[in-house]
Amino acid sequence: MIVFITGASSGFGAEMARTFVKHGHQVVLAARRLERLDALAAELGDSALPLVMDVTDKDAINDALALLPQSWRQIDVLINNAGLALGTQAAHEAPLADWETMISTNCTGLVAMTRALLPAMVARGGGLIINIGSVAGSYPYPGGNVYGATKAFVEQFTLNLRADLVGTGVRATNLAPGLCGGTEFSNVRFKGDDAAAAKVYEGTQPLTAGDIAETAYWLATLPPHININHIEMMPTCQGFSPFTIKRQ
Ligand code: NDP
Ligand code: 8X3
Repeated sequence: MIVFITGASSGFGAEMARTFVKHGHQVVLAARRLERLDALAAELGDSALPLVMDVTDKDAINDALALLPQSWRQIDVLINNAGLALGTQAAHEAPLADWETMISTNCTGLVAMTRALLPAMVARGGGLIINIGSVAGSYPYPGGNVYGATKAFVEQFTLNLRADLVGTGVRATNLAPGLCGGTEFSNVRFKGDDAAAAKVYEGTQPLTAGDIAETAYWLATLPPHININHIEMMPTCQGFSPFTIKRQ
């Protein structure tokens, strides 16, 4: 298989690349940080192709895809993983620019990548799109405002892809994890405050990027007549909050 992974320079994306290559597949490694992609490609050898791309820039997506060598163009699996959360401020305090960045990456970028690669999958009569959502798309929490809303978009877009793709042989799944450590997610969310990022995982045994990679690999190797619409996974130590009630 040829697997196109966005956000491959770190976290889930890098681990998914390692997992697919370990099982004999080829991976296109897409992200903005070239030096990270080059380092991972050097680790993975000829089965990995780095491709610098900012998913928020549709011209950059098209330019990058045009650089794919002929033998790398038949993408079997697209993993729309590039994404981020910024901040945990309440809605009336969060910078609008942060909200715009989350929407342009987690929603617009994911849609643009899908639109770019989907027609060839439909024409070939097969393929799989794995969108990386989040439990934040299903359950609200204070400060989750726009991040959670972008992941709710990912859920509904994936279901609507399914609605459109019935009969084409192309599959789509929303893979929605909960608390997952060992990635740069919280370092990005807390804008380089690594102490605040580390606190998120204190005293927990979170999911790992390896857990997500194994799940993505399982999805991609299911028989073609099976479509998993949605997978939600949490570490055992994570649960749900009670409703907040402000008492007089
Ligand atoms: P990381 O921060 O480690 O990885 C995010 C990746 O996205 C990086 O490779 C980054 O690469 C890439 N990226 C960010 N913006 C862009 C952009 N504009 N264009 C291209 N690539 C971009 O976080 P995770 O691995 O933890 O997160 C991966 C996905 O999983 C995200 O969608 C996140 O929302 C989701 N998720 C994470 C959870 C967690 O607890 N960790 C739980 C649930 C979901 P670069 O900066 O080089 O461009
Ligand atoms: C990341 C999980 O709970 O931090 O999507 O929103 S959470």
